[in-house]
Amino acid sequence: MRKILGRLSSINVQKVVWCCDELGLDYERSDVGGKFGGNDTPAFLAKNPTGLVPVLEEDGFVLPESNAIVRYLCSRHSAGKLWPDDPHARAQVDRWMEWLSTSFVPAQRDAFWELIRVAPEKRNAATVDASRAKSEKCTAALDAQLANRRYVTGETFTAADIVVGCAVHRWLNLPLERSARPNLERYYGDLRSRPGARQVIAQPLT
Ligand SMILES: N[C@@H](CCC(=O)N[C@@H](CS)C(=O)NCC(=O)O)C(=O)O
Repeated sequence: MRKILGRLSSINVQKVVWCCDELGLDYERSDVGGKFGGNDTPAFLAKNPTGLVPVLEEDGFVLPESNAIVRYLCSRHSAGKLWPDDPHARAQVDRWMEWLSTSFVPAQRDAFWELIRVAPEKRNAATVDASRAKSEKCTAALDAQLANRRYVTGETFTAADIVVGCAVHRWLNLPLERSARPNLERYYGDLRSRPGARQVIAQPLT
């Protein structure tokens, strides 16, 4: 039995849902965190002392942290495809997962928060602008990376595309003006057509 604990509006939960769907794995997901609560109970904190979602449970094995979960699932269930066996290929996948968590998601966080979660009359335009400027640097880099590759690390889809794809979905659906990024838009179109991406792509920003 496989369970995902976490609300689908969370980008970190989306990574795990997309990963399971991509791999064709069965699971039950329960809404935890945000307006649903349930992540401050002793039972949840015993699974993840940080009180954050997602948490994966698989036959008694418990694992929090979205990127760690994606790496685990892909290494266990994709036979070297989404988490390559070759150390060099794997390091490139890992590198883009790190970039996602340490650069792109932090850059877009304030714009997401202000434009989606803050009431219009309380929004801080300067905060949005600063976040947009940082995000534009990230998308320029990603667009350049995608200029001569179908996916982030090459011609095959990997774990990096799941996590980067979740953030690209968020960025391209924020109600703000963006620079044209033709390679990024082509990439997003490609990701959108994947059956594994359906639940995440259908998820409005909330
Ligand atoms: N590094 C963690 C971050 C997890 C995280 O920040 N989760 C947020 C949702 S995106 C959360 O649990 N917030 C509290 C809540 O939803 O109640 C991961 O990648 O899993």
